[in-house]
Amino acid sequence: MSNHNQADKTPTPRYKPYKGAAGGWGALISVTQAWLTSDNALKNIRTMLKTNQNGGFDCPGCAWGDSPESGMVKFCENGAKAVNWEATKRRVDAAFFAKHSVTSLLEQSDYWLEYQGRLTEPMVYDATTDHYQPISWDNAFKLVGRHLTGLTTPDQAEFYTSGRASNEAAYLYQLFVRAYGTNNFPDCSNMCHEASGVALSQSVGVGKGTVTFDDFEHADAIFVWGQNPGTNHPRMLEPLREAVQRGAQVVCINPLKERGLERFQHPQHPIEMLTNGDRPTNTAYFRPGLGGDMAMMRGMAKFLLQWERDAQTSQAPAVFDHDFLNEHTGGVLDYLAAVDDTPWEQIVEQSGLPLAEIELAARMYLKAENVIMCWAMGITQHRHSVATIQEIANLMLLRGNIGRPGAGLCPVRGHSNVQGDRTMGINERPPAFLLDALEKRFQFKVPRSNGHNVVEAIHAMLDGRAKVFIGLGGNFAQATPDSPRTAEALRNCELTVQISTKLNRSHLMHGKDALILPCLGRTDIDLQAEGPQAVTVEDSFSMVHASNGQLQPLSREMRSEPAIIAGIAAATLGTHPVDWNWLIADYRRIRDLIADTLPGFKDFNLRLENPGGFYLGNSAAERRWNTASTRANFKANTLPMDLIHENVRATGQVPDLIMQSLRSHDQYNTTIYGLDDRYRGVRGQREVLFANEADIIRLGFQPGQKADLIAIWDDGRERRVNGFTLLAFDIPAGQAAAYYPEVNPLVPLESVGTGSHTPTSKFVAIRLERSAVSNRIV
Ligand SMILES: Nc1nc2c(c(=O)[nH]1)N[C@H]1C(S)=C(S)[C@@H](COP(=O)(O)OP(=O)(O)OC[C@H]3O[C@@H](n4cnc5c(=O)[nH]c(N)nc54)[C@H](O)[C@@H]3O)O[C@H]1N2
Ligand SMILES: Nc1nc2c(c(=O)[nH]1)N[C@H]1C(S)=C(S)[C@@H](COP(=O)(O)OP(=O)(O)OC[C@H]3O[C@@H](n4cnc5c(=O)[nH]c(N)nc54)[C@H](O)[C@@H]3O)O[C@H]1N2
Ligand SMILES: [Mo]
Repeated sequence: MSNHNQADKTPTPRYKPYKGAAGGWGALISVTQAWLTSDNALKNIRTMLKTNQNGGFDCPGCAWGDSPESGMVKFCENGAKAVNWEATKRRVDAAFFAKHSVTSLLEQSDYWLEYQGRLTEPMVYDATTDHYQPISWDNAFKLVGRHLTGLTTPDQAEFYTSGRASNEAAYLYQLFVRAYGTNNFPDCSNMCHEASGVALSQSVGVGKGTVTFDDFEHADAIFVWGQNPGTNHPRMLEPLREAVQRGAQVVCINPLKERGLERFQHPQHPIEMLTNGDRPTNTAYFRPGLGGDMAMMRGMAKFLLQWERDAQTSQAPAVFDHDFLNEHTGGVLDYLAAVDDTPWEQIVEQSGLPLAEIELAARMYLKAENVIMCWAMGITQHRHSVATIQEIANLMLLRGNIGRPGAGLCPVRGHSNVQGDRTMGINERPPAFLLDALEKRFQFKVPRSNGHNVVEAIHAMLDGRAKVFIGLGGNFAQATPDSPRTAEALRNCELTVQISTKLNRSHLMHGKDALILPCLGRTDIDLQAEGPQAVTVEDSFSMVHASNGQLQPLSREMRSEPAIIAGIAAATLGTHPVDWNWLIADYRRIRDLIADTLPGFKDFNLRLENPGGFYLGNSAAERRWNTASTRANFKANTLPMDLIHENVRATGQVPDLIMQSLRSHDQYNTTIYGLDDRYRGVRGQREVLFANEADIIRLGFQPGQKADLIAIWDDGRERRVNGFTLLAFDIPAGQAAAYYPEVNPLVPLESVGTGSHTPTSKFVAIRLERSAVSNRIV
């Protein structure tokens, strides 16, 4: 079995609802299967035991923080798969590329491409043969340097980052790019939690969550909005389950009944495993319409306001925290006027919830002394995401639920170091304090104008304003919306460079010149001139800690991300403004620069010695408000009149369904580990559309039939994917769900969040047509 290439097998598609709890035996069976198919089973089990331990490496899975208790084995099914995927023995080397042309690789699935193994040597594209061939590191760096120095302006280059890059890599990258002369930093957060950063900066003066791990133990209610932790943040199920056990409310708001949010069995808890027992992870479950959360929150605020007024007349205890409102906030009267002005009919219609349910949610919020609100992509990938997140902040401010133990805001981040990358300055709209600090420390003129985010970068490459694309990790071609246009954008470039661990579609949709630069991952030992190096990361709770790779790299030709960035920087800028090669000999030198220029990192190297790392701090958590008003701001946003975009309405078509795109249980973003989605009962297939049985029949289909999906958008372009199997699913009427990235061709590049520019991947108006052919973009 171990030598067999699983990716060559065609599994039989199956669909049968899952009965078990999340976690538990199912998770262990799944992990064991992944281990056995990795060709590296024993080593990986040892590797797992080093995950998230002091002296071990940070799990490349997600950004959920760890309990500060030591000695616990802290890994989950998700992390096990991520580690296993990285720690494979299989190689994608010169022989592999000699065998496969780029055109032939384009025929393969994303699953097959990544399954081939780790990239082990630098490769350059040869147009005459249509093959990648080996190139020396020196020549690769020179090629990049030549392209970059040859551009008319530095703004013609785009520097993408995916959120796995370490703090050291990210800091060096932004320093190089700014010294080169641009702020073009499209990054994965532009498609992820951007709306959280934008909204919270305006509301409470800091774009990060205000809670830490401990707060979960003291919360009386935890609201989980638009998130599927059973699959995407499994370690979060434990605090949720514990909260339920000690009598706290866990309130889930999700149109889908996600299994992890219903019941959870702890895979490391012997008694539960032996008895096959499981514990609930929620006490209430609300299922709003897609994009209906803000309406629900506004309804909750309207109830609170009504009860506050009742309390005033009857001289009962106040509902609002008046001391907090007076001392710390601004704009509450305007906000309450907006609440008064929002009609109940609009709230009920848009939320998709009966009034009684909104009232129940408001009561649960009111009854809890300390409330935490968590959210993820179900909230951030909408047109009105910034307003929705500000409504979360509004609700929390009304009762002083920010800046005290057991209460606060918790945007649950995705990639393991996406938050750290932002802290390090990966930001196309950099704050002035960062630029000032860089200018002062390094004595060069820092570019001051805003750079491109992901969507702007695609437009710039499409119309020729950008000519060079460099990707520090990630899979730009697949993660972005409007896939055929992104492919065209990348192919329009003079040079594309992908710094990657694994082969993916972004290597195949390349510019005229193209490089694949193989890098070390979190699990690999990173040996530099002065010895093995640790890197650092920051989790969702602003804890910074070290990560030490444990495994011997597969090849000497793989380099660390900092070393690759240093190589490119030296070939482009020489030793301006720093001696790049001296810096990477010992990463403590990079950390000293971070300590010199970024707030919160004083004595960085010293504080890293503290087991578990250190807390970066959060001004809002201390009730210091870094806003222009120096107060926490209520934001009186208007509830959108109609969630259907005017560009959809302009077509005159009524959408058959509104579709969200989401993750299966067997994927990490564009990395597809397998074709199953255990908790949703799907096996051996990904090209499926979850829809309500009544809708399937209303639209003239039968469950199990195939349909083509066509996006509705008034710009003369056809956006379609073909041959999706219709699965009758427990989903509210009028809604549908399908897997990302397969449906990215349906997300219009122009359909973005107001103020966040994030593609609206959770709200796509579609219609269905009969037919069935392959839909891979080549
Ligand atoms: N195993 C695994 N772990 C991961 C990832 C992965 O791909 N695989 N990705 C990582 C990354 S980068 C991220 S950002 C996170 C993503 O973590 P999640 O945000 O949990 O990811 P999604 O699968 O996009 O799930 C979105 C959830 O929101 C719900 N939803 C959709 N629209 C709405 C809405 O309008 N309102 C409400 N209330 N709910 C809605 C969906 O039903 C679904 O349950 O996970 C991280 N961790
Ligand atoms: N329709 C739709 N689109 C979405 C989303 C959605 O929910 N729906 N979610 C969005 C979100 S939340 C995100 S975060 C983005 C994700 O976008 P990206 O971050 O660009 O995508 P990933 O799939 O995480 O990138 C996987 C690739 O990263 C490389 N890689 C893995 N580990 C490392 C490493 O340690 N170093 C380096 N250099 N490379 C590495 C491997 O080559 C792998 O193929 O996608 C977004 N796109
Ligand atoms: Mo993400």
